[in-house]
Amino acid sequence: MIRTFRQHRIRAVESLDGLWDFTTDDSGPQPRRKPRRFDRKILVPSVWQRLPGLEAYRGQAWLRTQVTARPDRTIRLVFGGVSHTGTIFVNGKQVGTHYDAFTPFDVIAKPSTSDVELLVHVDNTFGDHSALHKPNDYYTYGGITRPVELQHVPEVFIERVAATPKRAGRRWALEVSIELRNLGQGTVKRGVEMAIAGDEYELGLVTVAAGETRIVTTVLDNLDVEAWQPGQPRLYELAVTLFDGDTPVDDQIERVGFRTFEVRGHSLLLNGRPIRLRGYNRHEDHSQFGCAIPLEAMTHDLALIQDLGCNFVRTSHYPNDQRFLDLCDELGICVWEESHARQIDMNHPRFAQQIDASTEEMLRWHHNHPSIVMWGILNECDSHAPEQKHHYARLLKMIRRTDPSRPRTFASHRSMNDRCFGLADIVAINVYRGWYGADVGTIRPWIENFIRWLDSPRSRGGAGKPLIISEFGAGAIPGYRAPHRSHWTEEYQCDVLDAELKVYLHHPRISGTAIWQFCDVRITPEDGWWNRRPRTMNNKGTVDQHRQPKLVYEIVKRRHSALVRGDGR
Ligand code: ADA
Repeated sequence: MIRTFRQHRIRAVESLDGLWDFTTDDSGPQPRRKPRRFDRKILVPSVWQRLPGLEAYRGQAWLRTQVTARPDRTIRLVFGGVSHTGTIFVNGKQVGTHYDAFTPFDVIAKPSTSDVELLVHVDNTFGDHSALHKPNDYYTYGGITRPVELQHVPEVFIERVAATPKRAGRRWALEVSIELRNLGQGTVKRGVEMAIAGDEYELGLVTVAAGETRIVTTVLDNLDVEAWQPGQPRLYELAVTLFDGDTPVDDQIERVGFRTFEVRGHSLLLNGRPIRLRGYNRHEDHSQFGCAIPLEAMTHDLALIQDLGCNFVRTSHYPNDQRFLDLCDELGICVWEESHARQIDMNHPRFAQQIDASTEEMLRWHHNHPSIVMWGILNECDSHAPEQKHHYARLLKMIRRTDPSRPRTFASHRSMNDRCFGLADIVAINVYRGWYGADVGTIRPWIENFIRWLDSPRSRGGAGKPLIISEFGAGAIPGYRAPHRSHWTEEYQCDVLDAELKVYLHHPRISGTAIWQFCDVRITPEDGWWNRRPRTMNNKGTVDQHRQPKLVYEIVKRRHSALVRGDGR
């Protein structure tokens, strides 16, 4: 299942999750000759690093399955994620290709046979073809790493439904945009109806020309619905149905949470009331599953995150599996989602094209999640460099143009050298006092000094904006316990995080905190810089890669619950 809820009652949909044929391929990043034989099976979704002998394989592979098409229908394949480049062949014909492991994509095909071979070439190599996936402080796995869905769609089908809640006094309104795509040769008329919260709405007949995508927009007013918020994550199904005459021929179901999230002065407001975000950065990585984390393990992660007293998760550093976002919708957890970037080379030949695509796809596929309260970009990139500022401006304008309903931010490690805070709605900084140099005694004086700078003209437009400490923490090797409390001991990680939380959680000028990081993660061992990390892992997790808690777990839980209680102990 690609989502945690059923998106279609009329459209015929089937999951393609299960065992596929698999073989590696050493013919280079671009698919060349098709495989003559497949020597093993692989689960979809999964990472090929889970196959014995391929634990460190960086290269290409082919995955194959058989599907059945329907004579009067076109097949639409929806991939939750392929890491990191997937090229799709239907009956030997290339029907699409997609770069970036972390955004969904779809391909359309009209095979001439009912028995159809679906072949996917996957590449997870680094180089001039890849600006976003590179040797980094996380691992780029290989495989079809998120669920795949086969849909049988009519000639004219519902390609997308976007819903944006708006406050209207004590009631709510809902802006709805419906995209109808006509794959046929002729202009057709279709009836459109919607239903939400027990009411039904007729949008009348819509004309869609051959080969066209027609966008129908409307506003549903005066909705008698309950708000979405932590503690009361009320969700409503929005069902859109397409009619050919009186016959329903297609449908799309989305889920809506009625909430607003905005900036007012230093504060973040959820449904008009100040909220203080407290939580974690979470990579999609797990000792048993790599980045292809199954629903049960996602649910366990979120149970731990809630047990730790959090109301917030940052999807560091890329768009997450939609099922994880669905769970955050259902559990009432606020999310900072960001397009795929961690300290990437902004001069890489493919940088602009690939980061724009990652951002556009994130906005297009993830718009309806009420849990996503802000959009982020370009983690720790060159926001200090005048010649790179136009990338920040372009991406932040893209977000504002596409989705004006959510504030925008980026996590900076450039502190008082940053030149882009004036472009964002929320200022976010990554600070590691007590870990990368300086001792824990400098945590408070440093942040006080930064805030003075931020609220002065020297910050070039950051003054008065909400401030989130988007990363802070320390490493600890699981099980390394010692009374000398030096670097890498679990005791030292406790000392650093306790000192940071004591300052950051209660500072009146700080609106949010995200600890780095939830769990220990695998990093790229092929790289001379990253493989100096112990265990070739990033060890700053509050839990290890198996989700075993470290000593610091109880420190975080106590500090967060003290904040919730309202005292500073
Ligand atoms: C940076 C980066 C994180 C992680 C962290 C660390 O802040 O944004 O991805 O690499 O450093 O652990 O050093």
